[in-house]
Amino acid sequence: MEGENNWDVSFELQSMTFQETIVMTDGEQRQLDFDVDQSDLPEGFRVGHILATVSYGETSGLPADPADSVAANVPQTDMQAQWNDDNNTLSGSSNDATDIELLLRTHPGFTGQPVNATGLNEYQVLQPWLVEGFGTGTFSVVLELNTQSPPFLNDGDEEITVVVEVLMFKPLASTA
Ligand SMILES: [Ca+2]
Repeated sequence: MEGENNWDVSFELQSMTFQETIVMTDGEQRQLDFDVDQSDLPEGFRVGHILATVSYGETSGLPADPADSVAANVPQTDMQAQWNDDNNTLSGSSNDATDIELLLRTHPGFTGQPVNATGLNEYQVLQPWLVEGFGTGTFSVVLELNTQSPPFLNDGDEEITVVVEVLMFKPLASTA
C-alpha cells in the first residue's frame, strides 16, 4: 500500500517465575495451578510463552534405588493461548530423573525472534503484538508418579519440583 514502510519489530524480554516443590506418593496424580494475572505484567508487556520444567531426583535414600517414573502434562484451561501450535510440548515423561520440559506458546506469532513487518506507522505495526488477554489466567501442570523400588525394599514417594517461567515481551518497532 502507498505510504507503507518496512519495519523491524524486536522484543524486549522479561520473565516471571513460579516454583513449587511437592512430595507425591506412588500412583498419585496431582494438578498444580499457577495463576498469571494481567496486573502481574509490567507496563507494555504481553505473555509470549510459558515454559514449565519438572525435575526430581531419587530421594528415598535406599541403596541401589532406581529412579522413579514421572509423567507431566499441561491440560487446556480457559487461558487464551496458542493451544494447537505445533511448537508446543504439552506432555512428557521421564524414568531416569532427567528434567521434563513443557512449552505453551501464548501470544499469536511470538517465537522470541525479531520479525519484519510493513505498515504506515509504528502504531499500526505494533498492533498485532499488543493484543491483550493471551497468557493470563490459569496455567496447570498435572503430575503422575510411579515409584520404582530396589529389591525387597519399598520406595513409596518422591519429591518433585515444578518451575514455571512466564516469558513476557515488549515489542519495539524501528524502520528497516
Ligand atoms: Ca525409586
